[in-house]
Amino acid sequence: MVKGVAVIKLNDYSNIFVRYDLVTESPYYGINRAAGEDQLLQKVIECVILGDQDNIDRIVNEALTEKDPVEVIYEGLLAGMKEVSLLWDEGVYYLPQTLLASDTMLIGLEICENKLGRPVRKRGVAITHTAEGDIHDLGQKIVNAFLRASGFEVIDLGKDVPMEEVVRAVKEHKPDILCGTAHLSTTMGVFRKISEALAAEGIDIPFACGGGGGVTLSFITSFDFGIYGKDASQAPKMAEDATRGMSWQAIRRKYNDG
Ligand code: B12
Repeated sequence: MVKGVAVIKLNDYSNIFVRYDLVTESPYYGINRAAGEDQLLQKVIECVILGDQDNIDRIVNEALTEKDPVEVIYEGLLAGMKEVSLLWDEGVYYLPQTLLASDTMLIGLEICENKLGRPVRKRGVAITHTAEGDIHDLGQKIVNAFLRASGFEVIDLGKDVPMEEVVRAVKEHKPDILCGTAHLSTTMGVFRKISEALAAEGIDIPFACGGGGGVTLSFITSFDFGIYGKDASQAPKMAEDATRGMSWQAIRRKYNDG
């Protein structure tokens, strides 16, 4: 033992993996963000904001004793995720909190859909992927979370996705929007190839891309369909525009011009 250095002996290890940042130190712990009149729905909202996967099952089931599943989805789960999106925009929440909240929301959604006996009608369909040869998928995961939180069906092709698979999935699922993420100078070029392959198939679709390195506004807008996404929270807004029939040119003008 080093002289003068106190040795702390831990007797109780039960809390060693507790996420204090989310549970006790969260600036929003105990504060009614998105406070509504309804206590049951408010609990669902807070459970999502805190990413409390241990209690979401109980709290959603409690809400379902009095509420309609669709109400719990929209006024509880999605309302909670809307707050999470704001916390992200405000720079309060980072990747772990956002993904935990999104996973919590998905657990609640499944419970509600089971009770409903059918999946809720989605606002539209988005395909997301991380470029062939690229495993930097954190941005894509946030994009997935925000799209799902806004009620879109996400077909998540994962990372390092061969370009042929992306084109095949677009042909098969006919999404409203295609999303791509890349970080390597050596992989981002595949976005242009995907755009050319889709055009060759006669497909016209908004292709929102983001990431790091050479994935810049000028690169993404240098090929047809490409719309540059600076932040994942733009993805549902772009998807919403696409479902309302806006062309990729108009979406590009809206987000990338000026
Ligand atoms: C984390 C990381 C890794 C992790 C990846 C873990 C994972 N699951 O993603 C690991 C350790 C595995 C890794 C591996 C490698 N990495 Co790395 N990595 C990084 C690092 C530090 C952060 C990237 C990141 O995740 N950022 C956070 C996410 C959330 O940001 P994002 O993806 O950009 O997403 C945001 C926006 O871009 C936007 N967005 C993204 N996609 C989309 C899509 C739409 C539709 C919209 C609207 C928005 C949007 O929204 C998000 C925010 O809201 C960067 C350095 C840096 N500071 O960027 C290097 C970096 C990207 N890596 C680099 C390299 C070289 C590698 C390796 C090749 C290293 C090696 N020699 O093995 C390997 C690559 C292996 C491979 N085949 O992909 C280089 C790339 C250089 C280049 N330009 O080519 C970088 C820049 C580091 C450097 N300075 O050299 N890496």
